[in-house]
This record gives sequence, C-alpha cells and structure tokens, in this order.
Amino acid sequence: MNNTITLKIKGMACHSCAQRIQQALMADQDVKAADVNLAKKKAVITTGSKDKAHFIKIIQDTGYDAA
Ligand SMILES: [Cu+2]
Repeated sequence: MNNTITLKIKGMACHSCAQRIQQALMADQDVKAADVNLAKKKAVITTGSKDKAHFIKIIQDTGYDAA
C-alpha cells in the first residue's frame, strides 16, 4: 500500500537544490516516487511505509529544512 507525504522545504535556491533533494529521496528504497517542486517549495513523496519524520531527516541531512 502506498502513502503520499507532502513536505514543505526551506532553503532551496535553485534547480540543483531541488534535484539534490529529489535524488536523496529517491535513494531510499522505500520511495516509489519523489517530486520536488522548487517554485512551490515542497516535496511530494510516494512511499510504502515510512513516515514524515523519516523524510524530514533525509532532507535535513541533505542540508535543507523541512516540515
Ligand atoms: Cu541550489
């Protein structure tokens, strides 16, 4: 079963910021899809079982803030 999680991201300045976050999210084996939108400052993640906190941590480890 898939869950969709939407996070607000702080600190993205350009397209490569968004790509960096997207790649970090996609590197998680439990992520089916990740769409990071620079203009909207958000990420939409399709995942099997992980929760919001898990992805906030990934984004923070990449150097940005998320909520
Ligand atoms: Cu950037």
